[in-house]
Amino acid sequence: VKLLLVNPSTLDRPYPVPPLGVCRAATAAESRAEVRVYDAAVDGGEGLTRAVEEFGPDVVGLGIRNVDDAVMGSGAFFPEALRESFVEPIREATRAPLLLGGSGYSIFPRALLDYLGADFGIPGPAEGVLPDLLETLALGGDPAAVPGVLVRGAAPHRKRRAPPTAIPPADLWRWIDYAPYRERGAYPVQTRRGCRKRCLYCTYPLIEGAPGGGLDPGRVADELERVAATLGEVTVEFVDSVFNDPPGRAEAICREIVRRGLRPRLRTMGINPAGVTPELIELMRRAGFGQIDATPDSASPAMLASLRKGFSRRRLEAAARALRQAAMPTMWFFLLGGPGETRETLHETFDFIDRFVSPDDLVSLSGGLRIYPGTPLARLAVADGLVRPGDDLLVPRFYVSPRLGEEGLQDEVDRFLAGRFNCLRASEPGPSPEMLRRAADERRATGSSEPMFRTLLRLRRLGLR
Ligand code: B12
Repeated sequence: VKLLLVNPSTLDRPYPVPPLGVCRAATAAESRAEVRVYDAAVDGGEGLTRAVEEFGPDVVGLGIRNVDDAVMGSGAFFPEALRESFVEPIREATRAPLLLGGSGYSIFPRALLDYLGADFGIPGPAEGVLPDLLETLALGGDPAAVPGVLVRGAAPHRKRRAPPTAIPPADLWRWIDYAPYRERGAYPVQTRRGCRKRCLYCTYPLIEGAPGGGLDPGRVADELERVAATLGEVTVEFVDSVFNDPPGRAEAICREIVRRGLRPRLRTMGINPAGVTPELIELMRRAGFGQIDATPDSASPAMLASLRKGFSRRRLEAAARALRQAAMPTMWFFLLGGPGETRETLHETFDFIDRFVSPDDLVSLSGGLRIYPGTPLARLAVADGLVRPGDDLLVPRFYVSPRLGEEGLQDEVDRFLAGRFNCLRASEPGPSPEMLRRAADERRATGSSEPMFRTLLRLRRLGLR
């Protein structure tokens, strides 16, 4: 069987993201199929038809990572372009069945099958299910009989197949050209699948399934060595839901990196403030982290409880103090307007930013929570009358606390942002090409190795955009 996997994403904000999921699916499939990956980030999608015609696949798999950008008011809805620029050309070039998968797909398995008119889909991890599907197709069997495969128009299986616990390294370079990601992107490494947290709005438990044990630190370090040996100096990003969970895991990985004397450039967005200690920050710095993303969502005690974050304001303050004492550059992310948000709770978060966040650090404020099906937030949104029962939520809907309203939220955020140069809205357009160029020039001239966001913030303070 010949399987062509397609990464349709050319999104380059906040930076281009290599198609880790698609490459992992390719690795999972190669024992049962001849596999090729077409990555639209390389040529903007121009070579798609040629790639299909030349390879002559028996199955085409489309990896859907992003459905939208989860930003209220942006109007982004990617399935439309996906249908026009990928599904239609693929259908014209081949009669092979079209398979869907990916993290975005896994949130809307039924709705996206219908919207795109695809033949079948695999919600969740491809490992395990995809080889079974390929074997069945090779034997001329019925895909609807394969556990974990969803067929358009057919009833879903009761059982979902549990993925194998051992995760083989993706070795992206075997499948794609890394060039489009080298400058601004980061090489993704997943050390552990699943999440033990149950935040009110979050899809990760739906996408990744039950938490696994994860790779042992030696395997993680092996992967970093292999990446460096193959690609040279690239930034590596851990894409785990929460890198520092369970407690002690991140520390052990960092220690192994230090012990081997590796010198990687590392980042991760998955740091839970609850587990931030001076020891963890020191270990992360020694392992190669030049900055940390902190994602508390709120600093209001009531909102931390409402969003089910699992840590207290006091714990958050301790984490912020530790970050500042260690002078670790930090990007802070807040999600405002959740259930129960009022002017008072917003001010608790703003007060935290003023008192605990360094003015050299970046604060990103998101207003409105993207409502995803199957989450507790979706049930609340129905109860609050914000969403019709039965809405599949594929077209983005956002939750804003009825006690505040969208306008009230925008007003408060506007007022807070005025004069605070290090704070911005998540919906703000990214830095212009000129600003990026100017930042790069400045860094070259001064030999500065500070995080890029700090250089950009300084230019922003000078009035550049
Ligand atoms: C890490 C991460 C990031 C990092 C990426 C860093 C990096 N260097 O890669 C950063 C912070 C940069 C980021 C940015 C964004 N992200 Co993000 N991100 C994630 C996260 C947590 C993990 C993704 C990942 O790498 N997983 C590991 C891989 C191995 O798993 P996977 O991709 O799911 O692949 C498996 C399966 O899906 C399946 N599979 C994958 N492809 C295929 C294909 C076929 C044919 C088949 C059968 C199966 C299959 O098999 C794979 C192996 O098991 C997910 C949430 C999540 N838990 O999945 C959100 C997620 C993908 N992100 C999301 C969003 C919205 C964004 C942004 C648009 C946010 C923004 N406004 O900036 C940007 C877009 C960036 C871009 N250019 O594309 C959303 C997408 C949903 C949506 N609303 O569309 C998600 C799902 C989070 C959420 N809200 O639920 N993200």
